[in-house]
Amino acid sequence: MAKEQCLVLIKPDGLVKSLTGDIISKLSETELKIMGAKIVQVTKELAEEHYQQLKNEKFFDELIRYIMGEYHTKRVMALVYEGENAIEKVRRIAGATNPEQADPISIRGKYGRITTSGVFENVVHASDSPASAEREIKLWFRPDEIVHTIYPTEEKEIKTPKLIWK
Ligand code: DAT
Ligand code: MG
Repeated sequence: MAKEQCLVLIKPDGLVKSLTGDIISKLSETELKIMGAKIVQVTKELAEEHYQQLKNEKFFDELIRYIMGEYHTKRVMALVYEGENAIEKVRRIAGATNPEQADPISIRGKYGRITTSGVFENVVHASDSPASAEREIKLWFRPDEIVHTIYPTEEKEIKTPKLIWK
């Protein structure tokens, strides 16, 4: 089995409940390597692009609000995991999409809930295939934010104002 990558997001409910440590500890059982990690304030554009495949679902607007942090805190932790069978290993520990159906010792089974308005607050996201991992990692990370360049890169001169320390 070849090396695989998986994008993991610790969603705003995970951050507000102080679960980042627990989740990262639990994921360390996979013995996968973390190749990138950061805290992100999710814009509407990023949220909609991330969940583009679900845009026709009736829960889409609520899902966008949830991932943007409108119900918890406007922070998401994004991580890139790498190793053999990364997607399957991470998704097994994450548990089923519906937190009420998830294995009780999985992350979603332990910490997830369904709100009265039907939002699956399921604490984590994990890519579901190598193709979606590639799409999602490229969406959430720049090449220089990952310790090695997983996907092909090119150099380009871009002149844009940059925020620096004063
Ligand atoms: P997963 O996150 O397990 O890959 P998915 O990609 O099908 O599941 O859906 C993305 C997110 O959308 C999921 O984490 C929670 C939300 N979601 C999916 N199905 C839902 C439903 N029937 N009702 C409410 N939210 C749902
Ligand atoms: Mg998915």
